Amino acid sequence: MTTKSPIVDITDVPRVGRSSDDMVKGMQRHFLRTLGLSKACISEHYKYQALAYTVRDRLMENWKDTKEAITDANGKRTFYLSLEFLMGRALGNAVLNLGLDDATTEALHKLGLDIEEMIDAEHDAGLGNGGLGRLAACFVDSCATLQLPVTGYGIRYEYGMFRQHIVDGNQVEEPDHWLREGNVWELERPEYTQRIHFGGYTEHYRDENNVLRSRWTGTHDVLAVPFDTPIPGYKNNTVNTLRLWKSAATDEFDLGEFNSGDYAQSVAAKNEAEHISMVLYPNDSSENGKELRLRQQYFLASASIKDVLRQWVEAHGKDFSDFAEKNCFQLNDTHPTVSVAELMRILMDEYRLEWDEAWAVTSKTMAYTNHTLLPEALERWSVPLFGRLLPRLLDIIYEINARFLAVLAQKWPGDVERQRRMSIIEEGDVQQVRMAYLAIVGSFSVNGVAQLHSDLLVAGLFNDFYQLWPEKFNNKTNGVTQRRWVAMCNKPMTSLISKNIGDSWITQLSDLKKLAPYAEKKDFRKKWAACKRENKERLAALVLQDCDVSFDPDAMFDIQVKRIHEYKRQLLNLLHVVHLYNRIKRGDTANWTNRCVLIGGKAAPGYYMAKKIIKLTNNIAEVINNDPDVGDKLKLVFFPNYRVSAMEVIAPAADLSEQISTAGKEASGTGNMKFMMNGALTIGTLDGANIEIREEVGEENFFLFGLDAAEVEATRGNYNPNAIIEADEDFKQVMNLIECGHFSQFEPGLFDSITGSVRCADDPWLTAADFRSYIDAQERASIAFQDQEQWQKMSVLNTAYSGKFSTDRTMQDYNRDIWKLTPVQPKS
Ligand code: 26Q
Repeated sequence: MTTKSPIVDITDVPRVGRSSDDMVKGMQRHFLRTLGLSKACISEHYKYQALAYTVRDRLMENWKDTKEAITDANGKRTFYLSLEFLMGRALGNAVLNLGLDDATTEALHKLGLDIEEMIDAEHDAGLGNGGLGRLAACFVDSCATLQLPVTGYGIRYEYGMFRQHIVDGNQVEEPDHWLREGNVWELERPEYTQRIHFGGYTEHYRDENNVLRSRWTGTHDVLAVPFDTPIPGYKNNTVNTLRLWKSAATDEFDLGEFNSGDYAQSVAAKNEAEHISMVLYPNDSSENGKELRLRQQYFLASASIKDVLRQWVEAHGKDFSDFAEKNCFQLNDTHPTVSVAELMRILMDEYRLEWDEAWAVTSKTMAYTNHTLLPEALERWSVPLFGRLLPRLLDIIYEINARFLAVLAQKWPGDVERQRRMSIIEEGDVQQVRMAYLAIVGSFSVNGVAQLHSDLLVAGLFNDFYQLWPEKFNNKTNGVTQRRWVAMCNKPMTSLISKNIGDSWITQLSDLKKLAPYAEKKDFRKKWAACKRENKERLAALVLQDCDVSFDPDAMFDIQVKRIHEYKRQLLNLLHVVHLYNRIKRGDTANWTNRCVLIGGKAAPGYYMAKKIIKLTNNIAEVINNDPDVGDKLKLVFFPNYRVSAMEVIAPAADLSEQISTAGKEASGTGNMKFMMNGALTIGTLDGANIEIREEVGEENFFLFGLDAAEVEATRGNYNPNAIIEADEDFKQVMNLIECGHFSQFEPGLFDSITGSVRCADDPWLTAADFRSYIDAQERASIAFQDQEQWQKMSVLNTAYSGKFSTDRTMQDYNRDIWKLTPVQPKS
């Protein structure tokens, strides 16, 4: 297979130098030879590209060495399957992880270029909606740093998460053609193209040994072409791979149609193939049942599994007896769960394993992570749609289900109600495939993403399965990578921290606890406050530029950035802002703390209430920011187009982090962790990872409010929000201001749906129930902020005790309990 040629013998190729002069030369060479540019065509983006290619050169050999080391080690590997990888920008991260910070700064200085401008010229890779997609990105960063042989598999969407514009206070979506100016970081690998089947039917036949077999035939095929992106570890010579699939039409498919004379049909068919990887669904919390989405899911699953099997067969032949000891697929939510059936199909139909053999391999290879407790977000696919698109896979799912129901009948004889509840196929008007159940049945591990979330899963949603297989269920509390979320985005604090306790925290975040004693030192606190202030000035400049509102860095920066969703309760935040405004208007401003409130996040395009909340935010902001009585006491902005690169400016500048979801609804949250690491204090409910954040930092350094998850459930059914509003004079006035049209002067009734939801006895998010408790916690935060010495102390402690929330820890937990990989050190 491998041809030996001097071209692969690179022992005489000098390794590329890392001094600033080497980088200067590299940039000049790329400017001239890679980009083909002259003086006339200099632009920020070309300068960025020249630097990016220069940095990329420094990744390439390590990338090759890592691949070879992983192959040579011949150990177990994990494949992280995810419909989303929200990578953001790559340049700053690569520079940091390669240890090229100083050389790059110097080189750019010599060339008279500004690093900030070049970093800003890179387009975010926004191939994800929010938490789940960004988590995948943090995971691959940590795996590379821990030298774990983990490959990410995803889709190379042509259009990522939409760009959000605000027009007249409303969200307007614009397509994000992120590849328009090219992508320096990806390498196309056409030689690993896979063929993916759709449609057709199942055929039964007898093989040459007269054994009855099945095959999928009459299919319409699509090609999956891989594009690889390097994932550098932190200063360790490891470069792992993120492999993203692009769909393409097959040639003979075109020809077939062409020969039959229908040219237009052949072009249309080509389009259909190319549509699969065209766009990311911007929908993060409710299933949508769209055929194209199911195509995307199967496209990723099939291409990735085939790619892994290709590598397996190359190395081990067609013996799968220890495949499960050497391979693990981690499913990022149910989105890639059709993988369970696809692996079964290939093992049986193509490699001729018996059902039991194939099932033993599959069910010991798959592991599933759940990211939601909202029942409406659990994925289900209509059986007719599934059968039309993936008939052979549906056969297999039915067989998995039949065998599973037999296990249930054995364990709980006669309990047909339980069988109905647990069946992978939901009965009803139209039968549905329950993807979470398929994932649980097909996996050896099922985990939630924070302790509360995992506990609630086994107590509620998945309780039947927990009774059957308690050993499958476990918790893996989320994290974030401190490389991007502190070391790269918060340079002032990074150097202050490292000057005092060293820089081991960059790979051992728990070492930040050494900062705790510094919270007691006045001169350290002064420097800490100066860092925070510098970061706040940077954010203020961005807010001025993007929102045309001036934030005073002396005020408290009170921030809520995340997808807009009712359960996340941006509305509760707004009720507090209106309450503050009302206090100013009625002259109740004794002991006042000035606040700048920033809310940002995207609404799913079809989510009516979320879009209304954006409009309400903008309308309230318009009134507050233009009222001379208010002045610097209070500002409110809706920050447009919240994304990874925006968070890199926002998180370091936050004083107060809003984590105010209805308890029991936010699986974990990860923004909460980014804020904590950057020294923000949290105002939050006992939800998701907030609970663990509060445990780590101590209750005295956290502003807690609201019902807990058990109280939330107990409240349902006897909830009377109108009585709560009536009994609370502040609340009454806030509701009245919104309802009387004070924030919608020319459009009375504009926000009736919102106020109506607060007043509704069935409000699932219990906004009114937590109003008073929230207002009081906000008042405690305001008072605390006035004692800056004490506030800075608490801020330092938040950073100091954030060690648990590194994805390095999360990945070690996955590896210890689920993957069991041995780290691989490439030759250096
Ligand atoms: C499903 C079907 C069709 C189209 C889209 C989707 C879809 C896409 C994305 C459904 C859900 C998502 C994303 C969910 C998500 O981001 N969940 C968040 O995951 C984080 C990481 O674990 C948690 O911290 C958050 O609590 C959780 O909300």
